[in-house]
Amino acid sequence: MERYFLTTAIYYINDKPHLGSVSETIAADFVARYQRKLGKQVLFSTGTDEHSQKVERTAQNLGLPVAEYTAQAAAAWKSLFDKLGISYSRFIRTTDADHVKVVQDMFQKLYDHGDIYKGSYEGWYCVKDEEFLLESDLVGGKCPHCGLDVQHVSEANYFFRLSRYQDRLQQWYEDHPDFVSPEARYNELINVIRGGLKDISVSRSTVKWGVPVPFDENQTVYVWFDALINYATTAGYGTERFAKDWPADLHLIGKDITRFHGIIWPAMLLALEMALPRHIFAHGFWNFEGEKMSKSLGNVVDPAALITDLSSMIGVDDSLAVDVVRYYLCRESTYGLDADFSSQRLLLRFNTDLANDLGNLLNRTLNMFSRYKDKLGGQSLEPKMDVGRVFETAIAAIRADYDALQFSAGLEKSWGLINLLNKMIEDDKPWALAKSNDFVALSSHLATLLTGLWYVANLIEPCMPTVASRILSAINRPQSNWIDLTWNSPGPMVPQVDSTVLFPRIQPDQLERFLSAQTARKASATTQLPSQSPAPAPSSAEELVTIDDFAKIHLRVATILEAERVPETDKLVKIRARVGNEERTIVAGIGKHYEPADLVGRQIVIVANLQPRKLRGITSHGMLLAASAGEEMALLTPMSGLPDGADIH
Ligand code: ME8
Repeated sequence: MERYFLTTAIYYINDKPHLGSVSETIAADFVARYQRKLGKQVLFSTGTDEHSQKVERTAQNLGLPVAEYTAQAAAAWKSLFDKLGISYSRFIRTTDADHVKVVQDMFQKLYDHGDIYKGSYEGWYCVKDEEFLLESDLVGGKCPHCGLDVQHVSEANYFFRLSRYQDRLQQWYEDHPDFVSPEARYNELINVIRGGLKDISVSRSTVKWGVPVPFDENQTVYVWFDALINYATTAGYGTERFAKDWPADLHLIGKDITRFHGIIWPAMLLALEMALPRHIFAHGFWNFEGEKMSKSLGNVVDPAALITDLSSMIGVDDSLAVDVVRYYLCRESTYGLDADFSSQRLLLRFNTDLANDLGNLLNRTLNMFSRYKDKLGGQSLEPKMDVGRVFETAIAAIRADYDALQFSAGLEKSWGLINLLNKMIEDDKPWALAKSNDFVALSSHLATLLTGLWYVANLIEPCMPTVASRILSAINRPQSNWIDLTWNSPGPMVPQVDSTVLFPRIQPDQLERFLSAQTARKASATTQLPSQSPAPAPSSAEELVTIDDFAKIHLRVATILEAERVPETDKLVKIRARVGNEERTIVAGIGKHYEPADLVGRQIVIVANLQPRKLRGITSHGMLLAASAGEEMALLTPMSGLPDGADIH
């Protein structure tokens, strides 16, 4: 079986996880699951970076022995990753005994080969970023990366002969234009190499909480040197397995640590005569509603709190809330570039992509199946081949996106398939097929939906593992890798209709509670004024009405509580809707386009002050608004949930 080895950066143990940092592990989990779907055996590592003076100090401040503090903090990171559904093969801690041994072996080997030598360092050090800095690196006397104060350091320590590998590294970059991506990062790094590399300090005499230098008891290994080696430990350096798993196929890291991974690490590997990683991908940063996420601004998004807010206020369980967050992070960013977290956008994605498009497709399919299954008798379930061809072509394109780590583009294409199925329901009108006793067409329609959903669930599994497995259990079909997906008869189907309703639609009061909880969590609220845009000119020479004319019409938001067909009509649906404090009945001519059951819970826009009128003996109090073009019709609905009764201006 083909193997695939990928890694995330390992997290500073004394930082609290935030949405930005865990987004890296979620993206890596996406890749790991995707590679498994291609039939590969995946080795996937993540973990914690535990040595350094700042860790020792944090433990002291907490009054804990440092080993106890790191054990607790590592357990918290690990349990968060478990909650997020991260399918790591190893959660590595740099305090693990096998890792300490690998670090010491490598340090010794480099020393024996003359790649490490004793010298003395005089200069600056940033404790936050654990980085040695030149005077010329400083910006206003502070660290150029985090902006914090730097320490002046003067100590005897060991140096790694980075300068010795400059030419070979440059050659490597020139021969491997895909070594680092995005391209901008590759260019940045090759320019640094061309500019010349200096030897770097790789041990500390003043830090006690570190891996001891094997041949000098007064020194510990520099934390970055120790941390980078975690990738070799995970692959089983020094054991038989190593030959199979080395080198890494992918190091996934953030844009702030490219020099360590793209220059120092490959030079260490060249010195150790070990193969270089196949690919390094440096992603961008998540900001918070336009600002950099930072503790001092009080705007870091706590992933655990976000999941709690989503599950308790929107009414989904924790593992579904996790998938909502995973989907949002992967869909809402162009991977490699910076992205901006927004609670509003998260809810919009929830309502449109998850509740409306995907949730609705599953519910409609299962409802139809339970309604019509008795009528299908002995009909064989043959999915439509033309739809199957569209799916097969899309999978090839989605693979190309995921191979390039373009998660959003691949998900967008998967949603193209979901909406193809939704549109097929509108076009085929299965309720009309049932009415006209066309059971051959009806069974093919249902088989296409079930097979399509089987594909969809397996396609979105890398992003949303819980959603995928719930869909699969609802339609009673197995997990499958992508190679074994075949567009053929789903066989006798026994969907488990009870386990439906993946994502209940967000009700207005839930929406408000979620948004206000998010706002309350943001310590430094910034107020942004909506931008003023000029009034658009009328698009044609239609008869103009004055604002006073328009003000006579009261448009309001209503929520549909019940919907049923008016007996003996194709077109009319009787709706019970809540408009503010009152409930009213509205009869609407939408029966050819919507299944009444699908309307319940939806928000619509109604003309509230229309004179009542009788249709088929039922008095209709108001009219709902829909747009139509030819045969197509779509109900108008607010883009995000609102209290019903809300006025429309
Ligand atoms: O740098 N958005 O650890 P770390 C996206 N221990 N990614 C972010 C982010 C944000 N807002 N903030 C942080 C270290 N990250 C070292 C790594 S590896 C041998 C040693 C990413 O906890 C960051 O870019 O500061 C990095 O890839 C990862 O989180 C860990 O950062």
